[in-house]
Amino acid sequence: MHCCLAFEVPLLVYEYVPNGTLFDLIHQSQLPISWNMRIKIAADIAGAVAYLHFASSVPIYHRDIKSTNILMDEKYVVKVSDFGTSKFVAVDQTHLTTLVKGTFGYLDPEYFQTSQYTDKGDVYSFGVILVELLTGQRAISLDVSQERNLSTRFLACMEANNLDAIIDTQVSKQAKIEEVIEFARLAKRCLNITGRMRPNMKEVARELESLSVSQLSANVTHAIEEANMYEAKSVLVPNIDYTGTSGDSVASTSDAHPLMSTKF
Ligand SMILES: *[C@@H]1O[C@H](CO)[C@@H](O)[C@H](O)[C@H]1NC(C)=O
Ligand SMILES: *[C@@H]1O[C@H](CO)[C@@H](O)[C@H](O)[C@H]1NC(C)=O
Ligand SMILES: CC(=O)N[C@H]1CO[C@H](CO)[C@@H](O)[C@@H]1O
Repeated sequence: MHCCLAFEVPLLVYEYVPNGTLFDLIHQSQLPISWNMRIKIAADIAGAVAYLHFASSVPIYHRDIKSTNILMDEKYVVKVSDFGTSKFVAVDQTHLTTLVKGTFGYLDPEYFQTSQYTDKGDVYSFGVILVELLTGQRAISLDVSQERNLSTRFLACMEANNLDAIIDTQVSKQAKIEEVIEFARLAKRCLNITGRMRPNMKEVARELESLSVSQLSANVTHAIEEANMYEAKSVLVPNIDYTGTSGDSVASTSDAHPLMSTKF
């Protein structure tokens, strides 16, 4: 990851090489995404977000994780972008009380109620991305005749033991059922209504990494494709400059983004 730690404030190196977003790849591209690739992409995003939360001396919560903020390059290397709403968090401060920001469909319901943002808000949003990867469906359905929140529909299927009803046919064709279940269970844990009950991003990244590795070793036919993908590393791409101060409290990026994005 290209991220330099200068003093207390991480300086994220600007590198802008997008080749569409994860949203485009899942919802707008004609190319089917293989199950391998979905797991790899999920593991990469989780690694990048875990890095934000844990690797720097000042934790950073992204606060607007969604598939349109995940940039892909031509090798499907993931770049987590748009730190417009993110916050540096002082080391001893794990709760932030602010106006509710984020994007519907990805917004942690607990945060929506309490206005207290913790790292688990990012975990929730990431859980929605996992469900997008699993189902090939949008976070908010365009079809108004059904429950529009993907997370709600997904959890209902999990509850009814009816995952088949919602997973992408491409996934059911390629994936082993145990892998799908493991992936889905992880998504479900990320979407737990109670933030405290969700795994942290480091745990999520570790589980996806091990799913990715076990899948890799089991699947020799995709060895070459995978080898290519593993060459490159994920990087973090802010779309704004950070001039945050290393003060003892939250350094906010004042010139940043709309309070409530309504883009899906
Ligand atoms: C579903 O989405 C709407 C609009 O984004 C939101 O207000 C509502 O709380 C969500 N419902 C659930 C159960 O997540
Ligand atoms: C949330 O997580 C706890 C602990 O794992 C679990 O007991 C509970 O059933 C979960 N809630 C939901 C709605 O999944
Ligand atoms: C998703 C996306 O935009 N993919 C493009 C990435 O770049 C290659 C080569 O320029 C295009 O062919 C893809 O369509």
